[in-house]
Amino acid sequence: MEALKTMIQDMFGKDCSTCTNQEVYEALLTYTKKQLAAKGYHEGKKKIYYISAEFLIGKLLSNNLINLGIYDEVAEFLKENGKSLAEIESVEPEPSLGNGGLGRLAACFLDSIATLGLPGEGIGLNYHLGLFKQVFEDNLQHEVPNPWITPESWLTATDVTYMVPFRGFSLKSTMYNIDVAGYENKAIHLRLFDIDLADESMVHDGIAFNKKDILHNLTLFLYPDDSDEDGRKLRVYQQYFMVSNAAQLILDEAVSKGSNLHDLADYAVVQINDTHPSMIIPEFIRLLGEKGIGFDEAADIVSHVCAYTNHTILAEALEKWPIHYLEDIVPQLVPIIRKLDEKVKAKYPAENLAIIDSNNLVHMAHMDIHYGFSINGVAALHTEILKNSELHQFYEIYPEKFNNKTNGITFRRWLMYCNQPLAKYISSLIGDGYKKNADELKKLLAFKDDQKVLDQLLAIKADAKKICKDFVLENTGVEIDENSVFDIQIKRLHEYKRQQLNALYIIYKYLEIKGGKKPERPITFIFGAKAAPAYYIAKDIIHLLLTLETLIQNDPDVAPYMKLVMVENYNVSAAEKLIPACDISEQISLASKEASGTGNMKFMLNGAVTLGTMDGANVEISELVGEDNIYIFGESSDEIIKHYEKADYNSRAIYEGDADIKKYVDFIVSEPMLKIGKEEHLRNFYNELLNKDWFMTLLDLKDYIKVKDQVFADYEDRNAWAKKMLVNIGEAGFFSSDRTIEQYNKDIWHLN
Ligand code: GL2
Repeated sequence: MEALKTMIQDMFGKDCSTCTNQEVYEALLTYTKKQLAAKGYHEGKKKIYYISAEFLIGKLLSNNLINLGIYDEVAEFLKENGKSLAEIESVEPEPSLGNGGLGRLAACFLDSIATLGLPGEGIGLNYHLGLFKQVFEDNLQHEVPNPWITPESWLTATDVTYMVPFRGFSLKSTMYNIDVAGYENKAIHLRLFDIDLADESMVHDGIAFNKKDILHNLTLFLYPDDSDEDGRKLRVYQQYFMVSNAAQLILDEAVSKGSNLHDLADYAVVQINDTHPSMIIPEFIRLLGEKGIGFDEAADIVSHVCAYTNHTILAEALEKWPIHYLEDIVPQLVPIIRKLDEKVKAKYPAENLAIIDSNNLVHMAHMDIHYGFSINGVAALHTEILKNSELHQFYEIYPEKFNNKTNGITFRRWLMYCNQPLAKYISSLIGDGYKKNADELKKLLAFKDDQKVLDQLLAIKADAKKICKDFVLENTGVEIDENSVFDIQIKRLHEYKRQQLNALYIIYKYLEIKGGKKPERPITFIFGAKAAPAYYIAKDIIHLLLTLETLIQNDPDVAPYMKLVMVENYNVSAAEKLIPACDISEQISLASKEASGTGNMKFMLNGAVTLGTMDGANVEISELVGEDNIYIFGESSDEIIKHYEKADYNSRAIYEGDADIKKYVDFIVSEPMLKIGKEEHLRNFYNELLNKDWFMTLLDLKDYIKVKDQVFADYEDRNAWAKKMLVNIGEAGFFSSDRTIEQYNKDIWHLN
């Protein structure tokens, strides 16, 4: 730590003990950046370029220290100087460059690419204000900017710049780097492109700004409000800016390594993360054309370079841009896309295979599938649904392109960092091997009947709940009971994820307690979720939850037995505090709708037991742990898909046919609720449930209540519960993102 000491002295002219936390943070940041650069970067002839609109990297200091292998040393040094690493960390601003699982997955993948020693990089945008920051006022979500770029930050400016042409003007870019350390290995780069004239001062009244002022707004926000045409066009500007920079960088790098561009596929493989980066296909063809490569050959080259990952079957996320948007913004791509489409139509005239459909919408995913060499889903069930229904028409013509890559999470952040006591205890039982070879976690299963181990797991969980209690108090002002059961649902707010189903259970429990039936042990229901700013139903659900929170809190008959807390501005740091403390992991999406989920994996790894539907990766979790160690409820994905095909779901009929369900649903607009909440929002949601309920909440409600009550009953057999925890941890190895990335490399990327 001599070097760090000297650095602090040089930077601030004093020693660590007399520095402020801000000063120590800045010194550590500089020190860590230097250490990373000194380790060097993975290089190789062929590189994977992971292009993504989101990289939800979270805070970086501790993670970097862990991956550099100096976390304990630094923590000790700080302690000797009267400082705590946890406090220093709280100074670090959190980049919110992602929305949810898709963005966090990209961040976990970079960690694993670096850890496995693969030459690769991430490419995205340098959003100044990130996704919005959520604040609650009057039990409603409000959005404010979420700045994270400070003079001292993890970003390093480079002298790499490109010109990106739009209709009527061009924008100059600058590339910034963030180093991503491999665990006990070299680093890779995350490249974030920015415009030079971004003007944060144009943002007013929350997150409003002039959406037409592209020269100054392009990199302000991730996912600007797309409820109007200007907002949607801004997204197209962002996407093209991202991929044009990426394509120029990739071609430059290939040429500098000796490529003649005809052999580009020997130098580069591009993973298109969802459809946001899909325009890289025509952009590559355009740039190759400028270098003298004819259209057909260029299309062929690109088809050997690009692979596409599908992350959802929800239509809203499978982007379709009106061709006139592209004509207005990137006219240079339109003739290329038309030609690509003509080639497809010549061979496959069916409308459902077209890139440009008869309404002149450009289907980005269709372009990816026709002109990419691989398409993968993100969990076994999801990939089957893609093959058999959602993208069946493509599977029929390109069966060889389809493959599954079940998601994963990095154990460095989601165990070794966020749950150090558990990680250390696991090491004491089975050694450190699991940190690099996650399969070794299975060795834990040998301790299934070891009373000491089971007791210790319960003790570690109890400690994590105490720490979590402090976090919740600080975040929400609410004091929760560390001896209660922690039932946690943290994820984006979306109707398909069915936070509203959980809310209806809470209403059921509230009424039960009011009626005199107390639970065996108090329950704490914890939520964390942001709703997209223009997604009104999601915001109504947040209002419902916050209203219930107040209602329960103020009711002396009920408050001693249950609590609902909704964490404000749920983000990676909050997840790191909540996940280690969780008893019951809520993964209750409507079967067939959650492509994978990754929170489910993080909870399992930290010894929570899943309560979920047979959806996404829950299916694989249940196969691994066995039915005694997971709680499954609800209709199967096959049944749900049939309901959609037949359009025979009728929530009102369920409501009218079941007095209990009617009682819970009616409670949403009952007098005590209306006294606290806003009638407009509660009634909106009530009507939505009765008249649409597009994600079939009421269908699964009775079964959910039954199974969830069973979970709470089983929780009381502490020893049996501890066994379930142990099996979940022991079987979590499959969900390491190291395994996922090995499979991407073996099946798709083929890097040495
Ligand atoms: C998502 C899926 O909803 C989620 O189930 C999946 O785990 C992740 C990562 O593959 O991708 N798709 C999506 O658009 N977001 C997701 O989180 N935002």
